[in-house]
Amino acid sequence: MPFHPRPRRLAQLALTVALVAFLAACGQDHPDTIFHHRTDVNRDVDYLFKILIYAGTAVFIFVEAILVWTLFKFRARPGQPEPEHVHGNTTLEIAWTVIPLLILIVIGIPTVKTIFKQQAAARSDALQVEVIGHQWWWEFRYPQFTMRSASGKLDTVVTANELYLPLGKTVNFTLKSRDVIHSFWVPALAGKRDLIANHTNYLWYTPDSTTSDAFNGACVEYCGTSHANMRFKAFTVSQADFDSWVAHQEAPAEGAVAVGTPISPDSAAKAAAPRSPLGSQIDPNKNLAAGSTQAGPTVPSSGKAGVGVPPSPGAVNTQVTQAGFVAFPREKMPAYTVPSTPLPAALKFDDNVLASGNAANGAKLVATGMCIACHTVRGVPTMQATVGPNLTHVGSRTTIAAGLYPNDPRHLARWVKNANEMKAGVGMNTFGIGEYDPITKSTVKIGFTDAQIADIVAYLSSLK
Ligand code: HEC
Ligand SMILES: [Cu+2]
Repeated sequence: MPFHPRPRRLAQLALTVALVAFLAACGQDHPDTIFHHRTDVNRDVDYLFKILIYAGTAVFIFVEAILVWTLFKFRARPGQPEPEHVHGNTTLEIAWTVIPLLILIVIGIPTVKTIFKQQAAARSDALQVEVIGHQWWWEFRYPQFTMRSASGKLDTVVTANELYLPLGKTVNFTLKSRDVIHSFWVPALAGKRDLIANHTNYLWYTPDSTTSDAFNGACVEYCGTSHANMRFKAFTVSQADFDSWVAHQEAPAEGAVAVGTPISPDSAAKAAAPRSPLGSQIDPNKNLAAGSTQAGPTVPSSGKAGVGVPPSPGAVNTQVTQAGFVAFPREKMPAYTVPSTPLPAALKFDDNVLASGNAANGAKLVATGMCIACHTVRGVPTMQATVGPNLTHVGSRTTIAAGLYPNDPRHLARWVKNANEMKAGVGMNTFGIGEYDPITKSTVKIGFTDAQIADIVAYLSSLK
């Protein structure tokens, strides 16, 4: 049977396909698109994008119209003589050179202007945040906020995988890497930028919507096995909530002091000293690759009453929650920011054992166990390592493992039992006795029983 294309049927089909594609794109919620106007940078980018789209659409319609018009006007007719042959047309050639040139100028000027604006240094009063990429998690440091720890050491507010930003304030990110190249991106807030060892990159923007919100962030440069699991959350909150969050971060963890060595009156006095402006001159990244620098001027942190006052020796720290806001409320997190990674089926943990965890015992296990090789809990003298995330306030984070799992006892327990099973290639040992450790390629013999892990989880959860 000969094929008779039916233009009308084909056109109908094409229209239906186009319409379905269009509606499918409209019907969904796209929380991670860059077309949310929530920062100055995103709005600038959107403006450029619109110029391109409008100019491109105009050119497309113009060219296609001429093409279709030509097809009809000059189509072959029966008995038609051969058309005249022409070579060159100066007017046309000048026109099709000048018109694109004008279009490029229209696109080029605002583009170059925006590039210069965004590449310039951030305003000097910007909030400084250092972002340090690790395989496969994020370290966020706030060098403007320092405090003296019980041991007299100056510390900076450090957290992992959860970024807090005040609304209406420009934030200047200093981007560094501990290992390979990563790339930092919160699509709904602004453009992405690479984190490179031995080279510091900068990125700044101003979250300027008026309501606080939670956003997804991710690593967008392939960095190894768990690259896809290297996520984070960004929370934009009011300045007051941000101040309160910082105050909470500056205080030692609730419970941490009670389980650490008692504070001597001498170190307590040191701890009571107001936060020193000197703090911001101390390089918090001396372990990082040489040559890394700190962005922007050093700004002394504003002293806040109550913060830095040590608890009485041996007592559980109570001044911590003087401020109301310590973390973004979980119930206010939009569904798309709540992790839904399934638990590995093979990794079992009895809920009853978990419920019987004893935090004080867990504190001892953590402060004397292998955790000290990699983690910091401010206020616990043995725990000052920076290989893994800072655990000082881990209990108040909404997620663990770089945004992969919700932070609750069930996930924490399995994490401590067998982190490798929870997240491929992870740089943390397997601790559950009897679990297979892919790093040592053997079954764990020296580790923790489930009851001990339940204690550890009770402790970790208490580190609010
Ligand atoms: C060899 C170093 C190492 C040791 C030892 C270690 N960890 Fe970790 N830990 C890590 C690294 C690295 C991560 C980040 C993993 C990731 O998300 O990719 C991590 C993550 C964590 C997290 C999740 C934190 C967050 O905010 O995502 C918890 C909780 C944790 N470790 C607890 C412990 C406990 C408890 C111990 C001791 C029983 C311990 N770790 C021992 C390296 C270590
Ligand atoms: Cu990556």
